[in-house]
Amino acid sequence: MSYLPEYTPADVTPPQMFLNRRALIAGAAALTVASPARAGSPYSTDEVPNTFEDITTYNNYYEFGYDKADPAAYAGKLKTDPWSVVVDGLVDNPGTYSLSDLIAGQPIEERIYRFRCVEAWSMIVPWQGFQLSGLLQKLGVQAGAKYVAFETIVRPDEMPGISGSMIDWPYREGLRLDEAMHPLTIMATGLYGKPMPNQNGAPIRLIVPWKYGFKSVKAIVRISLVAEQPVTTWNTLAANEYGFYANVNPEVDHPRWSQASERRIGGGLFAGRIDTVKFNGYGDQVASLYTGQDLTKDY
Ligand SMILES: Nc1nc2c(c(=O)[nH]1)N[C@H]1C(S)=C(S)[C@@H](COP(=O)(O)O)O[C@H]1N2
Ligand SMILES: [Mo]
Repeated sequence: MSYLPEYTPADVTPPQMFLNRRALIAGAAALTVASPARAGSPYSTDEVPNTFEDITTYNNYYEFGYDKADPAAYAGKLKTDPWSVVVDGLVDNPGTYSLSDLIAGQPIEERIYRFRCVEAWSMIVPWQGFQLSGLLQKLGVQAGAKYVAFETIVRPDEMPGISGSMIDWPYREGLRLDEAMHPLTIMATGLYGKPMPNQNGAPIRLIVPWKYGFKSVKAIVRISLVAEQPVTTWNTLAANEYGFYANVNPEVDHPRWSQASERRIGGGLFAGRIDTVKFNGYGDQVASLYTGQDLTKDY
């Protein structure tokens, strides 16, 4: 395994952050009072988003390399226009869609979500996107479809991490159909009101906020409605470390590190470790999807 966890137990809050914290909290409180109330999605968190810089310079995107800085350095080369997406499998309207045809009619809205990587770091991200459920309705899911599978583009000439990696490209992910239809599950096309930066998965990626970040596949070029649980990249590489479900769960540790807490990226108010919450805090909305399942087995 070449997979190196970003988090190590030695990773602790720098002392100056503790010293600054009180002043920062006071400043943030003043800011909250000063800013007018803004109508947002009921699905959004009211936690303060990470900076654009945090979100776009600390990335996982192995097609561009293993280092957190590699996607920002190299993903600019990926040509994201024109873009097409193949839709196939158990669907009424299969075909190769241009991106604009694919997303036509889907209402784009802001969703501010917690984002929790399996490596035990997290961020708050203001995505723009639309519910995957709306797209699936438009595509016409046929009886017998039980899962949705996704694939990322493979362009070795534009993606320096493709060669010399042990991943069997394309990067693949999948969801059970009820997870895919859940209103929290979005296809994201932007963040911070801007088109999706390449390093974050332009032009279109999945976001499933109650699952570990590796489920949120980037630069999607294929969506397949299938009957059987699809093969997925990290599960294939190490099934005992990365389950198909990958629901955020502080009660199930990764074999090589604890999942009980996480390091919130960014300084100031968020510096330091916070407790990880089951389903990344979205349990009220999604726990019922897993009634009757043993999540220590279906991890
Ligand atoms: N195609 C592709 N999608 C991917 C990955 C990747 O390496 N390749 N990394 C995943 C992981 S492990 C995480 S944590 C998130 C990171 O998303 P971000 O860079 O926007 O924070 O993307 C996920 N989607
Ligand atoms: Mo991740």
